[in-house]
Amino acid sequence: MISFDPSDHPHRRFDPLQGNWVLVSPHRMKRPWQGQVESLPPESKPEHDPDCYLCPGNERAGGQRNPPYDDVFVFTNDFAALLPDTASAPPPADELLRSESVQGTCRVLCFSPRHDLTLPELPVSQLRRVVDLWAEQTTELGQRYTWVQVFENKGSVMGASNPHPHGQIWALDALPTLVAREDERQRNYHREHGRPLLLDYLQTELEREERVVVEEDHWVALVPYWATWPFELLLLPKRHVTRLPELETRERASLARLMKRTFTRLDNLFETSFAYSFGWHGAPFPKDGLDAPQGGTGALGTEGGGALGAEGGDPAWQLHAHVLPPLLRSATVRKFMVGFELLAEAQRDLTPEQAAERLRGLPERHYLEDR
Ligand code: H2U
Ligand code: ZN
Repeated sequence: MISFDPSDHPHRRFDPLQGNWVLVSPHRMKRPWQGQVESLPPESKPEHDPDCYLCPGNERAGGQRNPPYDDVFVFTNDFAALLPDTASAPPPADELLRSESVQGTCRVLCFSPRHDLTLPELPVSQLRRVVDLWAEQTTELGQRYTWVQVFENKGSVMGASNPHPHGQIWALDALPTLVAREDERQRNYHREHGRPLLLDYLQTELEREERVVVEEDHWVALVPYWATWPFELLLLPKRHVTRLPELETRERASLARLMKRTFTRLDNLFETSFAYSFGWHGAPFPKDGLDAPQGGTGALGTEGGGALGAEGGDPAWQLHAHVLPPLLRSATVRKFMVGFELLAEAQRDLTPEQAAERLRGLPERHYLEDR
């Protein structure tokens, strides 16, 4: 019997955060590949595009006009998927036809007045402004909503509608499916071990080093052991932090540097602006607002009660960001989650260790700086 080699033999890995398994098939990396490996010529974009609905001073599709902003800029999404005042749904008439009403709001966040720059091309000082904006927005929307989802869809393959550097926030009074799963799993782990799952995980990864891509004084970017997308990343603060607003000044500066270095490496991988969905997960806010007594019986209560501070979230939670990029082999060849993935479970060929090694081998000078 030959001994097990995770860089060669098919195996399954478990994601303790969301409770999924992923099939890893590294031996398939040896199969012939006849697809082209190519980078795309960089799009030439103006600093200000008169037809862009996000550029300063321009009119949006909804008819409103953006102010002549010179920093970050936020507005309520003109086509919001969630609305603050919706009628409550009647109780379900059939147990198989369940629904519930939901209230919420959606905002669009412009990261810079410059139309032509993406996150890794912005100066660290501007990334720092973006971090502050995310934190402020989370504080404000967390007063009213249980879940504040901060995210960015980048690139047309991920459905981004516009190259202007921007992200979104969807805030709602329910815990969305994936978040509810992470919430439950982190609580269960904390109950059993007395420590946050993701801090224990980070400790293990810092000791092993093989999946770490970028390390800063207060932050780490790594390819998670259970990654499903080829170059998926997890961004983790080294300290126990439950939500974005808790980040201290030096941690915010460290995160800005980490984002610059990490996203530059992703762009350099295939010499293309790397498409992804990127978003933050932190402790949900109490259902009745931050002033409500904590430790209740609802999904957001803590065991034993009283463990939630007015500022801090659940001690089981660790703030983190998921970076979910679809590209696999080049600027134009992406991974599709189809077939076995849609019907059975996620699958990957390249191991997370191999992905991390590729990313670690890249320079931190953005490829466009030399064009
Ligand atoms: P995406 O590129 O990630 O799709 O985000 C752009 C958002 O901007 C999208 O949700 C909104 C769209 O509804 N939008 C406006 O609110 N006003 C506009 O004038 C155009 C786009
Ligand atoms: Zn623009």
